[in-house]
Amino acid sequence: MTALKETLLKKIEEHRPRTTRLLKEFGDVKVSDVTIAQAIGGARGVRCLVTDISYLDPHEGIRFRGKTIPETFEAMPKVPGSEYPFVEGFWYFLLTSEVPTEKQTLEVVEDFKKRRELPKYVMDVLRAMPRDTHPMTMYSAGILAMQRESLFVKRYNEGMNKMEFWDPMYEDCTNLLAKLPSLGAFIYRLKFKDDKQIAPNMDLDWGGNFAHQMGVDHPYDDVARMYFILHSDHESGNVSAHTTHLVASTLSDCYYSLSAGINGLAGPLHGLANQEVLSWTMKFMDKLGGIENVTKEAVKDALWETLNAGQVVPGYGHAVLRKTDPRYTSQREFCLKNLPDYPLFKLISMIYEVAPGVLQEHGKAKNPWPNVDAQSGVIQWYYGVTEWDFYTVLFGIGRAIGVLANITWDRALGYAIERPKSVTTAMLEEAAGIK
Ligand code: CMX
Repeated sequence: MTALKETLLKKIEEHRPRTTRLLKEFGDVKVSDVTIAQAIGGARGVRCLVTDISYLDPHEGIRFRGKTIPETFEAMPKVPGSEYPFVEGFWYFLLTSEVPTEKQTLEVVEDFKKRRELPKYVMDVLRAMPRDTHPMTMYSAGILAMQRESLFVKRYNEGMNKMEFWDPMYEDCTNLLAKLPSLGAFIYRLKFKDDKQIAPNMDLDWGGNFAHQMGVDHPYDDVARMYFILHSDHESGNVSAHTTHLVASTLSDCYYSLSAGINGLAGPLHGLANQEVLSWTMKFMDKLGGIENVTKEAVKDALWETLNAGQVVPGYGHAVLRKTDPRYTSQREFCLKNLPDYPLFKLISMIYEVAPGVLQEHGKAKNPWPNVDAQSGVIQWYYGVTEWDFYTVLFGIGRAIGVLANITWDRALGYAIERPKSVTTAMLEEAAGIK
């Protein structure tokens, strides 16, 4: 057994009695009330999910296993010659809450390499799809196509004790995660590089090999590592995490579950917003006849035009956050260090200066500050990945790290099938005393 799996089992065994005790002895203790606005309005703020892998504070932003983003980057073992950590070590950390040693990290790196190869039939499935299919559709289909590989299903059909569910779930999740960078890069080169594919390099780590298979030089490997870690987890209520968890709660395997979560990520109010930010910015620049003609006044007018047309400003606002997203800040710091004079970065910064004021004046959005998606596209653009409809696939590769760690723990702790209760409009009217 690897050090990761051994530590995970130890952590699971230590954790189980806590969940059991809470359920058995304190099951009736209230953690949330539900208002009519919450029932109609997307269950915003209703506390009815449990995860220990990350927590999102409205003002501070995300913490992974108790660590802020800078603390996480600081603590994890770094790839030699690189400023960012091994994503494999971060996977170890999310699963176990322990910062791995270099040796433990390298063991995961080697384990991932063994599981990396993308089955040929997945490539055949993707090649059979029309080339104008959206990359997110291909990504979701590629994941789903691999469902036949599931060890969880095999073991379940043989008759498996529920205390063992976590084991094949962990194996499935690791097998799938190891393949995702190759799947993403395959889709990129299939759609945008005439299907001229680059073979994986077995000397490289997960993030480094992604950059290699994309065909983009250093420091894109570091961009990839940073990006994947930043996008990994955002507690459990966001649509991609919640959907993955929901589907897995039926004991569907991780292929079905992640594919479903990715379909949720593909919506413009969620992950697709990073594509929308770039397309919004480019349309606006084209209209002005070039970046040199952009002024704060012009940005303000464009924002109002969008709002007056009844549309959302992509990359701004959040269901939980009430301050600038630290994932935005982290990427902004990367830009300030690596591309401070890049015109598109300057424009994105100008939007950051103007948009919060406009959104406040508009008076609807509870959070006028930028989220992660407002800043990610410009980095990709700078390094030559300008095909913005690919950007959400990048998000989807990163998001897999968090949601797959979560569903492994879901099975370890025996979380129940999800089944919230619905009511009718008449019942709400009755509760409101108007009927
Ligand atoms: N531009 C214009 N209006 C906005 C807005 C924005 N960026 N953000 C919120 N609003 C509006 C909402 O549409 C809503 O309007 P109605 O009352 O007419 O329905 C009102 O403000 C209140 O919404 P809210 O409570 O502040 O925000 P929600 O929790 O309902 O939604 C989110 C959160 C992210 C969907 C929303 O802020 C939004 O649409 N943002 C733009 C899209 C985006 O960037 N999404 C990416 C989020 C991060 C991610 O998941 O990747």
